[in-house]
Amino acid sequence: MNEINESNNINLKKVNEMEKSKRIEKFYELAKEQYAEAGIDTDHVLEQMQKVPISLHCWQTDDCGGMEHEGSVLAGGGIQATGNFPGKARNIAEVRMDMEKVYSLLPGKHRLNLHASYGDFSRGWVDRDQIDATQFTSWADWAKEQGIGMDFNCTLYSHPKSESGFTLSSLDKGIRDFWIEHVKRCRDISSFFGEQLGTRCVHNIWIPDGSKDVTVNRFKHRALLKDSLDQIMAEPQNPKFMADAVEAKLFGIGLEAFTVGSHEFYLGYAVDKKMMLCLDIGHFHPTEQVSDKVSAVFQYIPELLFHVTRPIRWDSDHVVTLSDEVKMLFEEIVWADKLGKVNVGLDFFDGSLNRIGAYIVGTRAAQKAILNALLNPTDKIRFYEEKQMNFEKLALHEEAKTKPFGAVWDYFCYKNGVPAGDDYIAEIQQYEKEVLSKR
Ligand code: RNT
Ligand code: ZN
Repeated sequence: MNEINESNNINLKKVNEMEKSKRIEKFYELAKEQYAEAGIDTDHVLEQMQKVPISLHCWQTDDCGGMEHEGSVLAGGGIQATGNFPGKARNIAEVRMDMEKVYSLLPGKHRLNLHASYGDFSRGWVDRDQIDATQFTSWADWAKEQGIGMDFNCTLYSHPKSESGFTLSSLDKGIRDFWIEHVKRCRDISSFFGEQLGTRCVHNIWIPDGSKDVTVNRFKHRALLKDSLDQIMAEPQNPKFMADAVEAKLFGIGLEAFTVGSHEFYLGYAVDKKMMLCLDIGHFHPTEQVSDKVSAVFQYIPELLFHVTRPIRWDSDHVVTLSDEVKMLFEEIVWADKLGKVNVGLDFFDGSLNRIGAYIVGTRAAQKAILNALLNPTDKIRFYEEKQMNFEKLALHEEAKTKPFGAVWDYFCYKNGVPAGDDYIAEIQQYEKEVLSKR
């Protein structure tokens, strides 16, 4: 009797799934017609979508703790994850297992953005000025198995040698040299990943340096940072294997008065050294529009890295949602015709919810923002704009907002063999029941 019930259930599920698939296809066909009327080829847009990888940050798996020591470590350096939701990854095997689950629920092929503090120390711990490919070979092997590319970050926080609040810009030469060595090694490790995986690895430098209160040595610290970076960058790397980026910031908790690596500092440095600038959309004044920086910075820097995140009142690193700012960011990128010149990374860490769910909501939101931008009738709007037909232009912007975007998104998921709509919720709940809750 039970067996009969079970096979009935399975049959019913299959029928439901077929119904759902048919509906997704039907809705897509209708949406395609509507977009075609506005001059947009949705099939072509989906082909473009397929080519935009998102670099998924490893640090949402464990609230930025890292794998150098057992047990949880507070991130430090002015960044802070809050929340105590069960199921945080406790070791590299769990980080990889969680990431595999995440990739299985995302449309398209993506990358992993690893922090140096997530090295594999199973063959013995070494300090950060001693790491090399040894601690990252198992990561390269895993990435090969998964068929994904890797990006990399030096880790200059959560370490006794960053406790003074200064690393590359420290007044203490010993401290500076330690971190210079670390970052140099991280650039080598990035090249190692690029060579091993056959896809260029972006190495991003973010440092926590700054102070809580009035600082008379601002100039001195910035001069020291510039000198340290010059020493780091003096070693050439093969651009086929790795590319450098620097990430600016406004302030951090406990570092409210002064941040050494500010926007102006790194903008100047990146232009000077012809390297990438990383724009983290949480690293500016809350009312500042990072989207507006795209067309300005691209005049001087040919390629950019983004940390897509969601600041609430401050750089709170909330899970990305399809917010106006994220939409505007990708619209600006598409309008400037620079989608091929951006590297899209994510940067959020929230310990108050299912962490796998956080990745899926956040990554899908970034992808939706890209899709939304590509589905804009940009050519037609541009035509109106150039003819100064301001009413027509505004009307098209407005109409674009209510086009059947969701039908195209669902079809994109369906075509990629991943759950469409909110169907991923059940899968994540099951993973929570079977895996996360047992940690
Ligand atoms: C910190 C920066 C940086 C970090 C990661 C963990 O404010 O945004 O990108 O979030 O390096
Ligand atoms: Zn960031």
